Amino acid sequence: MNRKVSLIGAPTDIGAGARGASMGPEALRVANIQSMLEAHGLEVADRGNLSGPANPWLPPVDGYRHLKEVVAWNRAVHEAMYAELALGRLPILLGGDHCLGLGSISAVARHCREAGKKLRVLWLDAHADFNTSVLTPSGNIHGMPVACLCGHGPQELIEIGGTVPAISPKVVRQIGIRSVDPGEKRFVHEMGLEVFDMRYIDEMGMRHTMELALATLDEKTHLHVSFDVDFLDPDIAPGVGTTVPGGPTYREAQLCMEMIADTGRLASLDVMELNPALDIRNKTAELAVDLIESLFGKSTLMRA
Ligand SMILES: [Mn+2]
Repeated sequence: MNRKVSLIGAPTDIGAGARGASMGPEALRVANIQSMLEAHGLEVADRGNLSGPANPWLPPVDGYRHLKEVVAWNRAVHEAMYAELALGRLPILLGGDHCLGLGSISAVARHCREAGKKLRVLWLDAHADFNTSVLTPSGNIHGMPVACLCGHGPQELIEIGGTVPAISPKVVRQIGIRSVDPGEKRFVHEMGLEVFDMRYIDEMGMRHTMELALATLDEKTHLHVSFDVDFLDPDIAPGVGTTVPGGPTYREAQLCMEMIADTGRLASLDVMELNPALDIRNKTAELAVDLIESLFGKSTLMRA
């Protein structure tokens, strides 16, 4: 795995329905994300925070809230992620709400096209984030990034990576899903998105789920993980704006991260939707850092 890591803060809640994810990057720094990574022998550069428009907190227009500002933030994220990949580094986006997954993953996809790599995206989330302006009940764009990446969304958003669609639904594996809007459900099915929902994890277990989600990776594969902190059960991770009960337990989440680490293919990461305004003494940020530690190879014992 790439040992050179860059941290990029994106302090905004521009696509969210609750305010506060704008404080996520600082909470992850307070939870010592940098020194944790350094303790594992990684070289870490904290690039500081990106800047962008303030959140005007307005109602939706034509099915979208804050579209102009969402575009501006995603452009900034795209350029920053792309620049780190071009330097041969492993970028970690510290969100910020999950609408920024569009800027991040479009940059990763652009890098993969240019470098001749195969892309695999693991989307760890309680939600499919596959809404459109027609299907969405809220207009909050953090519920739309996967649809936008697959070419379904407003032109100025979907074209940020220069190629439309930025990715094929075939490269995505969604894990932990347990809240999908009715129209969104049909659209996920139509587009053939591969979803391991909580029922699947309940029935088959996290081990089997991850074996399938990580199948067919090879040395040419760039593995991107988009980790929405609401993936986790709210009992252990209360600090997010859109909690949904019945998520992975601490042990299931650890196994998920450890099995990703075992592939040795992790090449970029988003840590999204952490909301310190809703957290309890930063415990959700500390949990996120703990899980990221496993994602970067911490294990209890020596394993062959
Ligand atoms: Mn999400």
